[in-house]
Amino acid sequence: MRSWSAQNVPKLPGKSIPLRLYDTSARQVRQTDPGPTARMYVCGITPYDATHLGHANTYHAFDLVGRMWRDAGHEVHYTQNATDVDDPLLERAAQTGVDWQHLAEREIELFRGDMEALRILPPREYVGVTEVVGQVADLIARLSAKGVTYVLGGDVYFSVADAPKFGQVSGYDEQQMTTLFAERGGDPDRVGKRHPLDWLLWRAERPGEPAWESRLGRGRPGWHVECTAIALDHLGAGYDVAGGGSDLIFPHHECGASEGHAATGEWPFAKFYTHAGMVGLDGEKMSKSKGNLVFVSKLRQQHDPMAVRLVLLAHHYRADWEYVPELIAEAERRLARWRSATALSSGPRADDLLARVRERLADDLDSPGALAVIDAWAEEALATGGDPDPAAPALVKDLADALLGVAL
Ligand code: 5CA
Ligand code: ZN
Repeated sequence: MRSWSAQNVPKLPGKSIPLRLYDTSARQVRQTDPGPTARMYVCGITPYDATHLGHANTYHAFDLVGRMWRDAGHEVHYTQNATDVDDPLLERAAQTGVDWQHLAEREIELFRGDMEALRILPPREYVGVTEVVGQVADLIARLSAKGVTYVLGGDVYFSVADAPKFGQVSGYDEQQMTTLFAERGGDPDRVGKRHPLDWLLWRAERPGEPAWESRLGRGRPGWHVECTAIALDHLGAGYDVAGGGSDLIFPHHECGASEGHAATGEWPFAKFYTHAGMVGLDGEKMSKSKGNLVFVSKLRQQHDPMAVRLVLLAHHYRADWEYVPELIAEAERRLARWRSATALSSGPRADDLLARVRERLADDLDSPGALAVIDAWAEEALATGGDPDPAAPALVKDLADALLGVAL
């Protein structure tokens, strides 16, 4: 599918700092160590409703990862999917009387607009699952050839008993896994399964549901395997970062990691599994199924999209937080201060400011820390009226743009 457009990213002077990032599977912060091309896969939307602030928080977190790598001179090979066929999408389409393809196309188009407005750099490949059903079927056939799958009523399952690393990504115990599996699209109670946690790879055609002709017969891919197939096709095993929100730790990334391992023999399938926190509203996780949503498209009509981005930057990406309107008001005040300060013809010296912002972001993306560094500079600039460095305002503008994605 078409991705979205990128803004130019200014090159910054001085020395970059290697990015340290929290790896869920290691349960600690570690230094990322990409080759000349850093490879990242981030799980995309299921396009049955408009992009909410929770989604934006996730894509924003990984946008910062990409920006830090670019600053360190890496090429960034970034791939993202869209789950453009899945039960929730089909259910919403049926409820609202809209054609499911039409619904998906409409919401993906809105998502592109939201991402552009927030200045989130686009993936190199933006892949709809419906575009790659054949490749997903190929991967499932490859897994079957390894003996880790079985067929139940025409559907294909991955047998968890044949996943020796299962549990290593999340670190969850069996009790937690079983609960989350049922809550997040799994079918632990289906009669005939060998183990409750066996997960669906291929769903044979059902009357009234979309289906594709494939080497496995007519049907459609299960959820987890779509991301494994797309990541494998574009990035290859052992890529640097697999990302998403923390609701994807289990079962999605757990199952995907075991699929990748079974297919390629490589472990870990991704070097880092990194997860953004959940954004909530009124005491509950924002989710399309609950309907407690703050839409990015609405917020950016009423406010400068850069203020929306500053709301995200003001929270550490791993934190869970709640949206309240005061946050956008605060972000607008900050944006105004930064714009006034960088509009001056000179400012306080900013050479060590860049090093300090890099330092904060390199430390597991401490964006609130980075904002505090720029806030202090802007306060001083506004208090002193500018002097003594005529190069400072432009440097601050460039670093806000390149590292934080904020256009001043
Ligand atoms: N299509 C799948 C991934 S393959 C999916 O989870 N789609 S989604 O539309 O439900 O979510 C898209 C991304 O936003 C995922 O990375 C998910 O973890 C993240 N996300 C969803 N809800 C929230 C929330 N309330 N706060 C933060 N991130 C969220
Ligand atoms: Zn995914």
